[in-house]
Amino acid sequence: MKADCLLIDCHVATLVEGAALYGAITDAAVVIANGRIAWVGSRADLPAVEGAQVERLDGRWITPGLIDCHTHLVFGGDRSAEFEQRLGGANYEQIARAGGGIVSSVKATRAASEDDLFASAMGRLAGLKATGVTTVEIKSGYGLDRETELKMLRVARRIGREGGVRVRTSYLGLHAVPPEYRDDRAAYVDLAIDDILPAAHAEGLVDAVDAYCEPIAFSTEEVSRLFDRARALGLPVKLHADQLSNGGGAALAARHRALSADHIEHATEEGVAAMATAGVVAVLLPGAYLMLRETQAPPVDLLRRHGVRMAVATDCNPGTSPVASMTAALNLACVQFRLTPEEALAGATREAARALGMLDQVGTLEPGKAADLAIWDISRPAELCYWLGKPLHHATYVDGRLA
Ligand code: DI6
Ligand code: FE
Repeated sequence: MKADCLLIDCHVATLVEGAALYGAITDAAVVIANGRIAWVGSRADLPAVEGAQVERLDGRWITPGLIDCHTHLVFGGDRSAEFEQRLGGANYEQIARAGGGIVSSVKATRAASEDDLFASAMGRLAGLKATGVTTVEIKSGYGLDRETELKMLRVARRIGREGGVRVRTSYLGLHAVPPEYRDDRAAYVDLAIDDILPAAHAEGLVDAVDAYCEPIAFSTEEVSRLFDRARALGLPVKLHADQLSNGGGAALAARHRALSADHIEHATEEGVAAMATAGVVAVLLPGAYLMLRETQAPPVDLLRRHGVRMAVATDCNPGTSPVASMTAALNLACVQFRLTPEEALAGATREAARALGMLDQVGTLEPGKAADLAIWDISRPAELCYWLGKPLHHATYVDGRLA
């Protein structure tokens, strides 16, 4: 076969389901042609390859490029002062109700220029890329007015063009009630649904629609209206659900056939069963669980029993998860939520791709998919979940090109 690149002297974790653990193939070879995986398998079975540049990887491991399927990568300022307050005894909900929290990031994001937002997000993206990430989902939600929501989404698109990663955007207008609508939340919900969303969509800035469904944020009725509008525009939905309390978010996500329900620490068995029936992916966010010192872990046993797919993401955000490392998220998912390293790694590849509706393009190493690969200095795949802070990443390919 004609090819551009042949990777040898390597082991591969394809993460293809139903194969060996991790879809592992030792002494493997990967053939890349036209930005796609043309062939992957045991070196002994490698067909004749013509015209390819040969890369010897000295026994390293190759996995699919990691996919961070839930981030708030674009925002102004930071919330380290709030972190200090929380360590001094204040809790997240109190700070939010007192007008801090998300609203303080909204002020900083409104004040920032597009260039500033791009530069600060690129700094955080560097952390993700240094841990093998090739696809990032990025939400709006720190603008909460038309101009700033669109500004955030334009910055996310620019990261997709210039940042060396694939980007999927989510519109998160229902994240918090902005200060100028404090006494008229209904008017803000109308604005977010009937004005900002259609405007962002018309500019081609929205790949999916998300919302923060919590007593401190938006109700299931408000979110339902948003989701109906998203459906009318042909956009998929996803939800921050049942993180701090059980508010029926998992069931709501299922009713709307969401791509994913994220967090779900407090989801009930009923909610989990509804997710299973509707094929909703559970996105687990162990960074937020750690930072908020939560004690109720997501119902992982129930998710397994009902056959709900589990993805793992950083939730990189200034308030509850200042985490810019995908391998840290893997470690935390295993240690805090008791995922097996294989579940965690599948959650950062195959299941994260499913949660973004991209499983036909990325997420596993299979012929026909984009050649998005991460190459690692490890001797077993479980090391990706085991180390905390040790640099393991050797190189990344996106669309078959060395990043
Ligand atoms: N994701 C969110 O959007 C909220 N929590 C979470 O895990 C709030 C993030 C923030 O405080 O800025
Ligand atoms: Fe989030």
